[in-house]
Amino acid sequence: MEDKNENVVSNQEQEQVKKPDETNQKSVAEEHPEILEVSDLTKTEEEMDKADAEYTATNIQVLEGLEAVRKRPGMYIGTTASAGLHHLVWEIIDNAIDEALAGYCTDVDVIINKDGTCTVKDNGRGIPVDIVAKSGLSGVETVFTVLHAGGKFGEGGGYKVSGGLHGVGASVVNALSTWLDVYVHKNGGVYFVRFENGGKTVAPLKRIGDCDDSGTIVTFCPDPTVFLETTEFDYGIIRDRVRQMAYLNRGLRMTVTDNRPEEPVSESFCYKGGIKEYVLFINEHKTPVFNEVIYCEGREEVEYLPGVKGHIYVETAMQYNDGYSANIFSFCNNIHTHEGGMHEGGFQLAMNRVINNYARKTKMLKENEDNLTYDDIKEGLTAIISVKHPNPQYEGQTKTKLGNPEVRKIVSQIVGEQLDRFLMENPKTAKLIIDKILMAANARVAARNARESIRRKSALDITTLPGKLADCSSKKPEECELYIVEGNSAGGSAKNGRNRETQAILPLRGKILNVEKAQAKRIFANAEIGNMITAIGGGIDPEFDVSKIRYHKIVIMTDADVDGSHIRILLLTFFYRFMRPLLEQGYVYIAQPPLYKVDYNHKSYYCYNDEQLEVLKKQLNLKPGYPFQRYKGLGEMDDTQLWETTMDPANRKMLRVTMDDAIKAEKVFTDLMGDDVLPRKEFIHNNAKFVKNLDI
Ligand code: TSJ
Repeated sequence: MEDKNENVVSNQEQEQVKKPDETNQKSVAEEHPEILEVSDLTKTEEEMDKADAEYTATNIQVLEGLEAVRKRPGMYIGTTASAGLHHLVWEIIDNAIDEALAGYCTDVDVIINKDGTCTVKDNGRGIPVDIVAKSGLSGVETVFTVLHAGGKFGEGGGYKVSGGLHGVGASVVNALSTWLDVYVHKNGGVYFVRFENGGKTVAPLKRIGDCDDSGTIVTFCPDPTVFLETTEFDYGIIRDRVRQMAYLNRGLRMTVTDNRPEEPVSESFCYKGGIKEYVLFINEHKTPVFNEVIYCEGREEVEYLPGVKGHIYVETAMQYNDGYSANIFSFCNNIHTHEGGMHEGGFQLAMNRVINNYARKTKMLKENEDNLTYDDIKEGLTAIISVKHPNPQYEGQTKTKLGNPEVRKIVSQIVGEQLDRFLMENPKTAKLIIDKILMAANARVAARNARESIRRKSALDITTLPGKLADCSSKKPEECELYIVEGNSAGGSAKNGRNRETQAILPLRGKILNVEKAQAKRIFANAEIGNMITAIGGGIDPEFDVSKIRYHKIVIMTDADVDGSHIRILLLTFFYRFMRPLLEQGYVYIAQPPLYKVDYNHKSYYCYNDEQLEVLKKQLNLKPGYPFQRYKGLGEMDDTQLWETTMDPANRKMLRVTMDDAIKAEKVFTDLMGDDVLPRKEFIHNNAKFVKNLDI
């Protein structure tokens, strides 16, 4: 999939980006005094003196700015937990990618160093080193010490896309680091500057040597007094993001290296096909309906601010698979727009228009028949929608919904025209697509009836709750917990051992249906699933209403064996497809029953993993061969034991299932549930991939 010798950054699209629009440059500077201009290389003595004097003054102002970041880091990076820590890396990477989008950089390397710090390196032009008129500082120092100055100067030098969600600026990274080193290779020289203690310049930028290449190298050490929870970078998180960036920016080579382990790890990603390959990657373990990926692209100039013009770039790639779920992922400026927005709206408009036109023109859809709906059109569709916008506006609860209204029409036009042409030129593929959609439409009618009966049931209250459910007496969802328990015998213990006020028990008999492989009609006819939907009380997709759910903790309690893992994954797949907000909002948990019990001196000790068992053996000074019980299933515990070890909020340990990256989750689910058996097997032995540890 990767192409090692690829160097496509100088493709036509990016060439065109390079040319600045002279007439518009002035108005940008006039309208936006915060955008700093880079002064000439040539300076008079007088100007230099003045600059020196200003240097001290600006430095003080600057530090006040960075001090604000240190006081309220959450305002700038959202959280100081692991996600915030990684935000620092994204910020630096984004700056290097901007250089690539401008057409000047082909390689970006991300390195986790042995000492736990992080280095990002590119082969771009190098951050400007000459003095910036507005700040009196070198370009490099300006970028790292003036809030929001990052890369905005030198407007016209390239296509700027940062300033979106991550665009808090490199200075924020500096403010939150104990030290940060910058090397710039430019104009034959190596320039260096170091900052310490949250962005204090150690000494002004200095030329320290010669070179014959160009680029920027930034290394930073996150401040442990800011990132109290952790300063440890997660290789997997960084690798996934770096790979995503490589997919979204075709031809850009991105390498990620972890030098912490004894044996360093390194992976390199470069995709000549960009998002076309991304779609193939997502469909990797699915069965596509046809081989080609339908690709549309284009750009349009817009006046995004009064008097300021810029280009909006649109790229979409799609392919159908034989599954029933839709996997449409949208991005603006390389940021995943979880909540969709105008680009997704435009895509939907185009799909509806073109598919229906084509189906009618070819008489596959008769005159007297209703239009095909988007719900049917998107069934089994994997699509990536990626736009680049010079002035994105984000809306929505998590600010991940693209709000720019002009984007809808542009996407609709570009996708509409090119999809239409694709269908005309590929009638065989077009027929496969329309047939698939017609089948979805027929199945939907059948499913509607099954669905209706479920909805009727779940709309009424307690009297129609499933007989197997032992409900709790409290009616406050905030304090209510639903335990979904594998097997009737464990269900019995859980019913007796629970706190009846807040804990409800729903035993599941055997295995539930694999919803990834079953049609909607069968899913809703399944008794176990019906019970679950009724008990939870929020209905099901597309009408799932998370505000109506009856429990704010839904706890999956299964045996610690392969069957238990399987049931757990089936349940998670079901929630993912039909009650996704449950996962998004963190209402789903996995109970952690103990694996071992050691009786010693009239007391019982429980261990939840092998490590704990070893520690306990040492603590109690147990001789080798001292007996202990290994639990094979929940059924081996009596009511009291189950309560004490697994259900008592005071003692239990549960895992909260998080779903911060829908793509990752979707991939995990299909890798598991799709046609390939191997990834499922692998996963079952290592199933904590998308489950994050949480002590409750
Ligand atoms: F975030 C950052 F500032 F720390 C950072 C910036 C980190 C890394 C790894 C790279 C970069 C970066 C910035 N790479 N390349 C650039 N390019 C510029 O800043 C640049 C260079 C030349 C011109 C010009 O107009 O001549 C303009 C710009 C913005």
